[in-house]
Amino acid sequence: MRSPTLVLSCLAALTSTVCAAERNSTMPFPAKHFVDVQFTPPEVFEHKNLVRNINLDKEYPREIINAIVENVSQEPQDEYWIPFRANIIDNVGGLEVKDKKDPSKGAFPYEYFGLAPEIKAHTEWFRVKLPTPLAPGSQQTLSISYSILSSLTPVPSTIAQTDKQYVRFEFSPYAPSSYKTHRQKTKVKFPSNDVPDYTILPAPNADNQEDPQRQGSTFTYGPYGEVPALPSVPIHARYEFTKPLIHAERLERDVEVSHWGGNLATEERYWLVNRGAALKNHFSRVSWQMTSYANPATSALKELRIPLKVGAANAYFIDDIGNVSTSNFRADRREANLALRPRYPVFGQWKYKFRVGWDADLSAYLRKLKTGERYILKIPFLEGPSAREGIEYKEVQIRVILPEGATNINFNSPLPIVSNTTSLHRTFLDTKGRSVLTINARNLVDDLRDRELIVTYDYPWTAAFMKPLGIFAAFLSLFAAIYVLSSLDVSIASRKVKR
Ligand SMILES: *[C@@H]1O[C@H](CO)[C@@H](O)[C@H](O)[C@H]1NC(C)=O
Ligand SMILES: *[C@@H]1O[C@H](CO)[C@@H](O)[C@H](O)[C@H]1NC(C)=O
Ligand SMILES: *[C@@H]1O[C@H](CO)[C@@H](O)[C@H](O)[C@H]1NC(C)=O
Ligand SMILES: CC(=O)N[C@H]1CO[C@H](CO)[C@@H](O)[C@@H]1O
Repeated sequence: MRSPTLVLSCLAALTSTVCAAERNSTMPFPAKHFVDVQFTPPEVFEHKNLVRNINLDKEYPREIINAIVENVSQEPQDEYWIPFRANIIDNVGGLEVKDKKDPSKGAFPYEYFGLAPEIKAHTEWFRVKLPTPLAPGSQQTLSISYSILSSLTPVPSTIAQTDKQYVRFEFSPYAPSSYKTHRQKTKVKFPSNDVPDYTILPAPNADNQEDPQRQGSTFTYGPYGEVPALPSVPIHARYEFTKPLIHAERLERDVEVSHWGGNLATEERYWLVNRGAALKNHFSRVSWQMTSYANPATSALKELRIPLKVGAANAYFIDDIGNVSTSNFRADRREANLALRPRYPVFGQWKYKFRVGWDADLSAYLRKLKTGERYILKIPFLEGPSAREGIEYKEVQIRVILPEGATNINFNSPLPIVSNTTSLHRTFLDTKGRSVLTINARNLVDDLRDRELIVTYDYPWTAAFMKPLGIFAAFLSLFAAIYVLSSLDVSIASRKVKR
C-alpha cells in the first residue's frame, strides 16, 4: 500500500497535480545579466600553466581544467570569467569552480552573462566570484569542472539494429579562457581505441611532435606555448559509443513528507529520449531476441537501474500503457535496487515516458531540532537511474510536499538552481493546504545524484492534529449527508406504499 496521504490525494481528484503526469514544458531560463556586444572581460589574470582533461566515457563529455591563475593587474581581483560559445553555454551543466589546493572551501558562486537574445552572440560568460580577492602578483590554482550535455552527434545518423554506433564530438584543443595562457595541454580520454576519425593539427606541438599524441585511448593535444585570450580553433573526433544516449527532456520529482504516517513517498516522472542513431530499418524483435542472449553492446536502452537507499519499499513502475511487470525490485537490509526494463528496447530517437515511485521510512530523512518545533529534512537532490553510459537531465523540477501547517520553510541546495517557489497545495481533506517547495534546475547529470538537498521548516505540534480533525469533520459531514439522504429515501418509499 502507498502512504495513506498519497492515496488520499490521488483519490481526491484527477485534477490533483501530485498525480497528474502531464508535461509542462515551460521552464524558467536561468537569470542572465546582459552585456554589451563589444564586451570582453578585463584581462587582469594570466594562466601560467593549464591542464585540461576531457573524459568521453559517458554520453556527456566531462571536462576538468586545472589552471594556475596569476593576477597581473595593479589591484586585487576577485572576478574570474569563463567563456563559452553561445551555442554551448546553454548545455553546460554542473559547473564547479574550486580552489584546487583547498577544496574544503567549497564551490565558488557564479553568474551567467550574455547578450540579448536578438543579438547573435558568439561568446557568453560565467563570472565566478573568488571568496578572497587575489592580491596583485599572487597566484591561485583553480579547478574548473563541468559537463556538456547534448554534445554528441551520431555519425552516421542511422544504423542497423546490430551495428556499432559512432558519435562525433566537436571541441577545441585550447581550454576556454578569457585570459592569455602561457602553457597548456588538453588530454582527451576516449571510451575505447576505436577512434576512426579525428583532427590532426597542421602545426606540431610545443615539443615539436605531431599534434595530437596518441597513447591507447588517450589523445593529448599540445602542449602549446603562449595562446591569447578567447582562442577559437574548432576540431573534432568521431569514436565508437555503442550505448544509448539517454536524455531526460524533463524529470519531475515529488517527495511527500507525512509526519502522520511516518512516511516519505517519492514519485518521479520521466520524459526520456535516446539521442542515439535512428534505426535504418524496422525493429526486428526476432533478431533482437536471437542476439540478446549474448548480451552484445547496443545503442538501445534496455534497462535502467535505480540504486535506492536501504529501506525503500512498495516500488512501482508505470508507463503509458500501465503497470510494467518486467521490472525487478530487490530490497533487503543491505540494499534496495530497482531495475526497470521498458516494454521494448528504446532505440535511437525513440522516446519513453514513465513514472516510478517508492516509500521510505521518514525517520531516516527527518530530524527534529532540540529546541523549538523546527525540523531538518535531508533528501537526495537527484535519485534516478545510475548508468555507466550516463544520463543527462535538461529540466528538473523537484517538489517537496510538506505536511499541512509547516511554515517558515528554508532550503539549501547542493547544486545551482534556476528558480524556487513556495506555495500552498490543497488536496482532499486538507483544510489550509500543504506547503510545497518547488525547485527548478537544468542541465543535471547522473554523476550528481548523491548530493543532498536540505529543507528546514517549523511544524507546531498543534498542526499535527489538524489532519485527523479534518478527516473527522469530513466523515461527520459525510454521515450527516447519508443520514439526510436515507431519511429522504424513506419518506419517498413510505409515500409509494401509501398509494
Ligand atoms: C504549466 O505552467 C503554467 C505557466 O507556468 C502554469 O500556469 C500551469 O498551471 C502549469 N500547469 C501544470 C499542470 O503544472
Ligand atoms: C503492478 O505490478 C505489481 C508487481 O507485479 C503488483 O504487485 C501490483 O498489484 C500491480 N498493480 C496494478 C495496479 O496492477
Ligand atoms: C529562491 O527564490 C527567492 C525569490 O525568488 C530568491 O530570492 C532566492 O535567492 C532563491 N533561493 C535560491 C537558493 O536560489
Ligand atoms: C601591483 C602589483 O604587484 N602588480 C603585479 C601584478 O602581477 C604582475 C605579473 O606578475 C606584476 O608584474 C605586477 O607588478
